[in-house]
Amino acid sequence: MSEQGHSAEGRGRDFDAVIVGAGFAGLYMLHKMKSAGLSACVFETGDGVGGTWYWNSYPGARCDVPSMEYSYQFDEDLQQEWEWTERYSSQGEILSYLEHVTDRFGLRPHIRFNTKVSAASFNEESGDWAIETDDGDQVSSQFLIMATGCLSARFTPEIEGMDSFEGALAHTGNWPKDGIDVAGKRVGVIGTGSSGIQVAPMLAREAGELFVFQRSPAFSVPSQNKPLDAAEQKAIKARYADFRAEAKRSRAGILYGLGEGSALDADAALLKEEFEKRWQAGGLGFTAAFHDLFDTVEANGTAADFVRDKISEIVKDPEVAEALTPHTLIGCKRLCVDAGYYDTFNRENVTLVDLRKGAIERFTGTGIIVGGSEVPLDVVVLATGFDALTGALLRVDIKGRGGVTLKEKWSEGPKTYLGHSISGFPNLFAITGPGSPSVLSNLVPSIEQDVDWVGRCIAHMREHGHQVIEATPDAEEEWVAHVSEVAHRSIYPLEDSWYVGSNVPGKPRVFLPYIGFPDFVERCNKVADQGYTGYGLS
Ligand code: NA7
Repeated sequence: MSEQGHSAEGRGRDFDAVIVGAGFAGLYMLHKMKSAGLSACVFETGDGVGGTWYWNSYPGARCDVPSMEYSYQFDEDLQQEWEWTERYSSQGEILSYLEHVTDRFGLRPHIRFNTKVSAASFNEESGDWAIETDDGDQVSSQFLIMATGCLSARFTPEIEGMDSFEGALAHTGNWPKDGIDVAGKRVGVIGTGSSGIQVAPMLAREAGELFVFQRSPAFSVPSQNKPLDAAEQKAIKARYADFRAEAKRSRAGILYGLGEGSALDADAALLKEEFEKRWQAGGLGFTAAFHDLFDTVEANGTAADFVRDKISEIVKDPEVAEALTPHTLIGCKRLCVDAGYYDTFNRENVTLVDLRKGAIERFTGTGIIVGGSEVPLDVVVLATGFDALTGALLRVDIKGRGGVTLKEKWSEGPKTYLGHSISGFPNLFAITGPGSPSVLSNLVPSIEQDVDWVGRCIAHMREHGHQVIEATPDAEEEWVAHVSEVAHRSIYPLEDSWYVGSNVPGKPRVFLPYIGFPDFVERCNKVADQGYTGYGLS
C-alpha cells in the first residue's frame, strides 16, 4: 500500500496511525487523526462501515440505549441536524447514521474495506508497528489503534455435526446481507441473551414453527420503544450540551435517573410502585430504580422478584413460565431489553426447548438432537454471543517488545492501564478496551472519551518531540488491581456472564469492564493533566 500522508512522509513509515475497525470508534479516531493533520488509514474486514451495526443485521436488532444518547457529540452541527425517528434506534437507522458520518467528514477514501488485520509487531529499533493484512500486504505506522469493538469477536460453540447441517445456519453477529427466508419454515434459535431475545419474536411472526433452545433463562425488561416525539427531540437539542454533561455524571454515562432510595428500606408497596413505574417506562433504567441494586444480593433480589412475577403473569403456560424464569441475580449478567419476548411463548407456533432437561447433543443434516430425539429444522440461528472485550484483540497476532505476544501477556486475563494502554506494547491503544467502562457505559461517549484522550496524547507527544509512549508495568498493575477492587465492591462478579468471560470455555475468569464512567474520566484526565503519569515517554 503506497498511500502516504504528508505527516508520515520522510519518516520512512507509511502512516502515523493505523486504525483497525470502522465502527463508531474507528470512524471518530480517523476523523480525529485527519483533523490533527496526521496520515491515518482504517482497515476494515467488512465491505462497509458500522462495526457492530454492520454485522448484527438480524431481524429485531436494536440498540437499548436511547437514540438521543447513543450518538456522537463531538460535532454540534451533526448532533443538531441528525433526526432520530425512534426512542431506541434500529440497526438499520444506526447504520445509516454512521454512513452519513463517514461521508460528511470525508472519511471513506481513508478506509480500506474487505481487509482484515491479521498480525502486528512492534519494531523496537524504529519504534513503529509493522501491520500485516490477510491479503498479504504489510504497512508501517507509528501508532496502532485497535478500534475493534467490545462485542465483535463472535462466539460459536463447538457442537458436533454443525458443518453437516443442510439447512440455513447463521450467527446473529454475521447475519447474511440478503437475510434468511424463514416464512413457513421450522426455525431454531440457540441462545437467549440480548440477541436471541431480540430475534425470537421477529422470527416467530414469520416462521412456521420456532424452537428456542435455552440453556440459561435471562432477565428481560420491555423497551417500550416508540416513535421519538418531535417536541421531545427539539427540547433535548435546545440544551444538548447540558443534557450530555448531565449524562456523563452518572455511573454508566446514561440518564437513567438513579433512584435515591435503598431497596432495603422500601416496603413491599413502594418496591412494587417503583419497579412498576420503571417497567412501564421501559429499558435498562429498570435496575436504577434504587441506588443499591448492585450493592447487595438482598437489594438485587427485590428487582429480580418483580421480574419473576411479571414472567409468570405474562406467560400463560405455568410450566413454560417457570422454565423461562431465572433464579439468579438480575443485571449482573447483561440485562436484556425486549419487544414482546416473554409473550412470544404464548404463540401456538413457539416451543421453548429447555436444555437443562437435556443438552444439545449434536446436529444432524436435518436438525438438532436434544435429549436423545431430533428436532427437525430448516433454519438454525446461533445467538450464542461473543468473546467479549478481549476476543477481537487476541484474534490479531500482536507482538510487543521482545516478540512477546498479547496472548502470552494476557494468558491469565487482560492487563491494561486505563483500559487503552498495555505495558510492553508501546504506541498501541485499544479504544474501550478491557479495564475501561466500555460495556457498562454508554459506548458512544466512552469511545469519544478514549479517542479524545488518545488524540490529546499524540498531540502532546508531537509537541514535545516524543516518538514512543508506553505504560509502565507498575501503573498497569495498579490499574488492574483497582478495576478488580471496584468490581468486587459490587455484586456483578458473582454471576457467570460474558462480563467475567465465563461464556467462552477456557477464558480466564476476570471481571472485564471498569465500573464508573465519571471516575474513569476523572482519572484519565488527571493522568494527562499531570504529563502522562504512569507512562514512559521517549
Ligand atoms: P450472550 O448474551 O452472550 O448470549 C448468548 C446466549 O447463547 C446465552 O443464552 C448462552 O447461554 C447461549 N449459548 C452459548 N453457547 C451455547 C451452547 N453451546 N448451547 C446452548 N446455548 C448456548 O450474547 P448476545 O449476542 O445475546 O448478547 C451480547 C451482547 O451484545 C448483549 O449483552 C448486548 O450488550 C449486546 P448461557 O447463558 O451461556 O447458558
